[in-house]
Amino acid sequence: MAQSARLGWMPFYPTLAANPLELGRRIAAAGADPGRWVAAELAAGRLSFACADPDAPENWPRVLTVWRANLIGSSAKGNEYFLRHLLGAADNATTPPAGPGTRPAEVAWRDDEPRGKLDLLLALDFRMTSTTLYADLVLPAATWYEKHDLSSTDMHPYVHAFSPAIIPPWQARTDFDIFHGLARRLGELAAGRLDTAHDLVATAALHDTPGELATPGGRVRDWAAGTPDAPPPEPGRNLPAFTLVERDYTAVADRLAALGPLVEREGMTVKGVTVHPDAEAGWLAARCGTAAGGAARGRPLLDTDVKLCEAILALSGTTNGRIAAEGFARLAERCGPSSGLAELGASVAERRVVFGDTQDRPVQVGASFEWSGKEGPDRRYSPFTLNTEHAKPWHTLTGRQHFYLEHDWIAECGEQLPVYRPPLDMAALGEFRDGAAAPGDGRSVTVRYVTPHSKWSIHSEYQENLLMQTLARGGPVIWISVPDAEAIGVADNDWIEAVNGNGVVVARAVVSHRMPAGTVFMYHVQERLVNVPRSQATGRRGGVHNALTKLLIKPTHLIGGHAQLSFAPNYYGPTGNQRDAVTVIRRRSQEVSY
Ligand SMILES: Nc1nc2c(c(=O)[nH]1)N[C@H]1C(S)=C(S)[C@@H](COP(=O)(O)OP(=O)(O)OC[C@H]3O[C@@H](n4cnc5c(=O)[nH]c(N)nc54)[C@H](O)[C@@H]3O)O[C@H]1N2
Ligand SMILES: Nc1nc2c(c(=O)[nH]1)N[C@H]1C(S)=C(S)[C@@H](COP(=O)(O)OP(=O)(O)OC[C@H]3O[C@@H](n4cnc5c(=O)[nH]c(N)nc54)[C@H](O)[C@@H]3O)O[C@H]1N2
Ligand SMILES: [Mo]
Repeated sequence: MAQSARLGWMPFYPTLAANPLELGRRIAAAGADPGRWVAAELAAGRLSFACADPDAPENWPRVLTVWRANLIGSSAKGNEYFLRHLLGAADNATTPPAGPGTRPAEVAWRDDEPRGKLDLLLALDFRMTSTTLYADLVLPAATWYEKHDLSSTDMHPYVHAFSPAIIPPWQARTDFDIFHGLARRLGELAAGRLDTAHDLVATAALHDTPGELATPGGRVRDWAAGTPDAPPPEPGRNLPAFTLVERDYTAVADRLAALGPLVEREGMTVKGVTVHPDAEAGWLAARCGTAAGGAARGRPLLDTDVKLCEAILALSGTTNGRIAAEGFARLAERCGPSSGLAELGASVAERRVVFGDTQDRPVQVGASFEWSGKEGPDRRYSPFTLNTEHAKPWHTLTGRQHFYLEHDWIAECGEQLPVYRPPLDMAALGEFRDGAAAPGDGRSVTVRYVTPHSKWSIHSEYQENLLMQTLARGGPVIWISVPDAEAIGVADNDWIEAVNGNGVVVARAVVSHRMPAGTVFMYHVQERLVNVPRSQATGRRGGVHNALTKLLIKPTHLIGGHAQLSFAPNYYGPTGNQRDAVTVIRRRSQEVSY
């Protein structure tokens, strides 16, 4: 990760081991080019990357805002480590710190492991969740029936509106109001403190930008290799690109509530295609009004949720055919007239969806250069049809589908061609705890621990209402095979404990012929605030499904700056693999306490 971040392959925040506003102040004062200035400081050893020393207090994350996620209950793989290191809460993890032989060579090792890095955990939600339980501040959010919003997913070809049936009750506010309120107050507090500052922003080599040609031949050129022939750090080549952004912190709220001038000045770029929404900016000014004063004076106002929805629909090619046609015209210039892309653009040019349309009924989206699938009233979404039906090159090094990957890291792992990789040996990786602490009659099974998505909830949502609780068992369950259950004397609905070095889960057993021997399921996500008893092994509350997992990042997923192996937010980057997890399961005392 350290090498990937310092070569500009993947983003990492904080990026440098120094305050970006302080660095920005010095660069602005020197009138220097930000990239060259950073490269010179790094080469001289006066500056370093934060990921080279993540446990140094100046590199800790301090403020975390969780919005529309349930980090501590749902998504945080390695939950107990989040509790320990990020929050400083009690945890059940017992894996000892890495021994001297297994510590990272290029990352500073600190024996005083940090506990409680965060100063502030802020959560916005309308439910009590495993995250709000730990949050310092909870801002009650309006639900889908109390606000205007848009919903669209890549799973269906429709965009539809949320519309309020009632106004938010009690202290609840819409997410829109909460963030605008925070921005307004931040601006007030910024006066005389942050005022206007220069922020040094690091950008990884992004997919569909010149950055994806940063690594010719896949040869890794590490400026920090420490060898005499190591190349110098070069921004945008083997270092992130650096930009100085002037930020008027007193004007944050004004700017949040208006369409900024960059959409006209720079255009909007998606997948390497730039369109110019001048007409849309004019339309939004007429439709939404313009700011009469303040930092956004004269700009189209986006100061209500409805206006923001209008802006989204106006600026997306999927709901504004003029944008789609402009993008397809640009693509046609590259792919040639025989691609038929200009004609495809012309066929959708007159489609236009405004917010009111989505309130009447879900509206189908149109074909757009922003996606790889071709939309039409007569066909369902399927990815990559623009490539297969319109001769659009694939976004790969060769422009074709190809299976051979040339990259030093890929070669080092022997994965230039698709290969089978067996599960990791988690015992060898130290993921077991001393059995003495475990409860029960001494009998145990060691099984694969799989956490698929639940059939009875969407992540942590919906499971705790009375109807769903009545359909299920009203608390955490682990599905286990008949032979595994027999081996430890467990009958259906008995309480069991699942223990490994990462943590503990206390649950009822669902003994089922549908489970193969040697594998158990704990469906993602059963919250720690619904009927979770204390663990017999530790005396503390048993954890959530992610108490037994931890993040394992596959190194090759950290490669960037190389054609299709280039970072794109929410599209290409490392994922949190947890499917090799293993746990020891025992029957525990059937008396549980909370
Ligand atoms: N072990 C293991 N871990 C996993 C997975 C796994 O399979 N196994 N799956 C992973 C995957 S694929 C995902 S997507 C993540 C999901 O992880 P998360 O996204 O963290 O989980 P959710 O439970 O969906 O959290 C969404 C929260 O947002 C709230 N919410 C919903 N709508 C609104 C709104 O309009 N405003 C506000 N303020 N709040 C709202 C809900 O009440 C809910 O608490 O988990 C990941 N973690
Ligand atoms: N009801 C419901 N629907 C949902 C969601 C939800 O929470 N609830 N979440 C939505 C979201 S955000 C997502 S990402 C998707 C996830 O949907 P899926 O990708 O279908 O996710 P999972 O259910 O986690 O895993 C699918 C299957 O993979 C198997 N599996 C586990 N390890 C391996 C392995 O090593 N190799 C192979 N070949 N198979 C393995 C598991 O046994 C499981 O049956 O679902 C979406 N739909
Ligand atoms: Mo997901």
